[in-house]
Amino acid sequence: MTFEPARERGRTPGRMRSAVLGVAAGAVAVSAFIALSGTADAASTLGASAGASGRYFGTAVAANKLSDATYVGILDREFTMVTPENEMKWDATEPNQDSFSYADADRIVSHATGIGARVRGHALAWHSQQPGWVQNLSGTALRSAMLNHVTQVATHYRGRIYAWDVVNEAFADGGSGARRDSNLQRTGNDWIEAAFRAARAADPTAKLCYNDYNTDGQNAKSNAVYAMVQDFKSRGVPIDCVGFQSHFNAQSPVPGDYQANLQRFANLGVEVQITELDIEGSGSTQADAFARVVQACLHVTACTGITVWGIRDTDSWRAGGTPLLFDGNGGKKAAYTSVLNTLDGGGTSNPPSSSTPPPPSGAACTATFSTNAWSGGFVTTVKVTAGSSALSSWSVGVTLPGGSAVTSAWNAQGTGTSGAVQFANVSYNARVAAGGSTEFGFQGTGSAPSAAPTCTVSLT
Ligand code: 9MR
Repeated sequence: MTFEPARERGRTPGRMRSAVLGVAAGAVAVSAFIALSGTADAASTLGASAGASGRYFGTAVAANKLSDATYVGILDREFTMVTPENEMKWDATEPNQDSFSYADADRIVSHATGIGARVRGHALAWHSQQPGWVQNLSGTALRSAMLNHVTQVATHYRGRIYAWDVVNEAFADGGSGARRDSNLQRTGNDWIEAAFRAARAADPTAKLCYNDYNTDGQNAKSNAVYAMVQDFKSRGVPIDCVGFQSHFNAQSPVPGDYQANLQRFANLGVEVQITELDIEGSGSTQADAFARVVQACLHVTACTGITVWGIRDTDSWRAGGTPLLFDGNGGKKAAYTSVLNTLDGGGTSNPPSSSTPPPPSGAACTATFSTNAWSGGFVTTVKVTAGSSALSSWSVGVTLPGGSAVTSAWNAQGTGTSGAVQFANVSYNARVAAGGSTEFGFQGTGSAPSAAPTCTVSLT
């Protein structure tokens, strides 16, 4: 079996959506495949190891640490997803009404793009870290300000965000299963769906997530979130993913039903993502807990990735609990090795959200797809999965319904815009490891394709 260099393999999913490519008729001759040979190399970083099953491994990043060489060295080497820790929050991005400030967040996005990592946007609407002017609003003025904020920020980053935490922490702790009381909640119970609709309209290519803590096992709070997601799915409110923050310590350990809880959400047809993982402790106890979390994600096909909430223990919002994978000097802790070994142990490939069956064994390549459609338009994401041999290039054929047209594509080069459209790999995602996968997507007007795409390949 031929493997790609680990760094490249890890970076492949990290490139997703970072390049938005115009679809020009005849731009690429899809038959001009060039076989590339790979180098045998075991996965050796978090991003590369997670990438082997199509997942990402991310971290929260603080803009003011981008001048710290040790921090940046680890970031660039290990991670394929980046979440700005504070820089995209409402107080940071709109400190005064209608006056937007993106400098710090832009630096992080630009750094992420530079290393081929994707970005999780965090967070558009939240009761906390609101600027003073928002805290003083209520009623329709607050509702309008919130929707304007969601629209403006999601528009600023349109096409550059893998997933947005559209709404963060909107449910109460404890056994009530109620919404958290907040100024946003007091604008009306529909504030969450209004935020999601505004985010979809502003950036149709970003996955839209609900994100919360203490929802990591089945309990009254996660049941309430589950009911909301089920309701949104049944009414067509745009939601694509649920984030499980996963802040653990001795008082709040990894729940025994962590995997089962992820799976029940996945069964609703959303991606699940571990969004802010940290586990207080040290040594093998901490290492084992991290392994349980990683294993749970690997066992849930729809669990598309894991983000830890910081790089070194000293970078953590709760540094005293030493909850991260690197020590204060940037050294790899036992928890790091445990995570890496667990990732290397494999798991199911993702994402599952496909409307076509999994690849028959022995097929050189299969393409599955999922679609977000709205009146007059759609975004389709296609997952290309290699069979038992590595691919050196691939091409996917999609048939669009009459009257529909592709308007843009990312992570692929399109030929044609209507009828039978062909999408070929671009340079950075040509190679797919045996059993591995890569994703591309396209946006269009009219109705979405409904028939399964066909995939053809050149083998390494
Ligand atoms: O890590 C963040 C810390 O630097 C901030 O001071 C804090 C302010 O609320 O937010 C921390 O991040 C939180 C995240 O945005 C939402 N979930 C809980 C995180 C830890 O508090």
